[in-house]
Amino acid sequence: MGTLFKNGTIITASDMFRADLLVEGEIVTLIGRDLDPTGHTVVDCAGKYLMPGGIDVHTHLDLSFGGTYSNDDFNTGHKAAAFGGTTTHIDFVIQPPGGSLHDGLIEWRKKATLAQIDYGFHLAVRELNDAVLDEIPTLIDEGVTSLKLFMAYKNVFQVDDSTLFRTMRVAAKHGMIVMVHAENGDVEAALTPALLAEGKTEPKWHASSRPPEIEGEATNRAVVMAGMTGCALYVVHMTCEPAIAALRRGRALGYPVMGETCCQYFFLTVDEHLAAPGFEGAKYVCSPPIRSKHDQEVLWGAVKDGTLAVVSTDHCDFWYEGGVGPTAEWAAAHPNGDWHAFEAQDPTYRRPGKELGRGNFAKIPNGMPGLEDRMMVVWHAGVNGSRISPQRFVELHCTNPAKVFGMYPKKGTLAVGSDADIVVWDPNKEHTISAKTHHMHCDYNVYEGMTVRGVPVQVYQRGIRLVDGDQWLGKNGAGQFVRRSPGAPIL
Ligand code: DUC
Ligand code: ZN
Ligand code: ZN
Repeated sequence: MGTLFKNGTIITASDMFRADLLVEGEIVTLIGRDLDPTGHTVVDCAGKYLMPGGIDVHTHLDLSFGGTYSNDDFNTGHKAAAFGGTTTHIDFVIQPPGGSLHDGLIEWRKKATLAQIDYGFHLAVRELNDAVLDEIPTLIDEGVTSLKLFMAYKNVFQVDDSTLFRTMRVAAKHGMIVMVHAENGDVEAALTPALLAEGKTEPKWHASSRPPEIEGEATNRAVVMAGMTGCALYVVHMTCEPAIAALRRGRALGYPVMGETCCQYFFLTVDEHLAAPGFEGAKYVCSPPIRSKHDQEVLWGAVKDGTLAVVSTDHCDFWYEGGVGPTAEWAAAHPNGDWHAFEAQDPTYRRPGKELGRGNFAKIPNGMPGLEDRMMVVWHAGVNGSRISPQRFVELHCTNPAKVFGMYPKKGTLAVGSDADIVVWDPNKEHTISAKTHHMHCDYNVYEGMTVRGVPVQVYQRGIRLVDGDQWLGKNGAGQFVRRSPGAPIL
């Protein structure tokens, strides 16, 4: 006995057609017209779309960053993701200072014991030595085929050009993909103190400390190195015209380079959001920063013409009003902040958040929530707004992420033999986004008050129903690690 999704309209990256879809066990076993329902549980999908489960390849769950930890973990973040139609994500394991890549993996595997949806890992290289260079190809045996290097966050995550270049050479040899956070961290490190010294301390000055030029320059540097080494490059969270121009140039030269943007960069601007009165702008501080209306149009153009392959989130959420609770003494006595243990004892406590940067934009933890909202907001502005087709939407949010990161066709499509990760999408249902109703562990939502049309009404992972309307049916430990293959195509 299986589950028969009847009379829905299936959307894949290439097609949109009326059909029934049968799931037996964890996979799709049949797609066809008028399939016999005898013996199956029937899900009536008339008037609904069936899409592959969303894949967000850029998340930071439970990340130690900016003097605190990001709020959502593999429990709350997974539930929120699924409520938004995302059934698989790839999180960034960070190599611990002085440690190996495998040390990082061990740490992230512990976090993932809570998993409710499927997940994979990228590995962020921080310190490269001979041992780490040798370790890189062994990650493939662990199902990890992508590396990440930060060209920004000086004295925290930033690597130098030699590290990036040597990592690319090794990755190229083994069919692994290198991802970069492309901003020139040295220039940022010079701009920031100068702004603060001039009394420019409010959140909006964060954007001036990281102008588009430094994103464009770093993108070009990484693109050139990809051309020289033949390494597949994926530039994360691209935001602006100079960066897109650098990627376009590399692609025109035939270099193996790809890029993503994140949903917030289509919607938020410095003038309207980062420069909001008081400390409100802190909610929108992320790196690279949100940009201008002009850059938003450049991004839509790049999504339309294929320059950008993926839309993800860079989900990394922090309380707007954090550090709350009767626990100041406890926090003072625990400078390394074992927030998790403490929050387990006292759920009224909130770890520090954006308020860390009151009076100094450079101390505002970088990042924002988005994992739950991604598919709804981009569908609304992209498909309802006639900017992209439903098929292109599926390609950007499901299929390309699976292809680029070695999970296709197990993930990212609805085809016979694929995992039955299925979103039943109601294209006519409206929903007003709010922090009051979202499932992310965060006290604000960057799309607060936005009414979208087109929402997930049921979400399945490997044939198991996780979401039904407002109801959560998932459970901890049910999410599985997705082992990924090297040698993925350049899109
Ligand atoms: N940018 C952010 O805004 N947050 C997490 C890490 C990053 O690169
Ligand atoms: Zn980044
Ligand atoms: Zn990130």
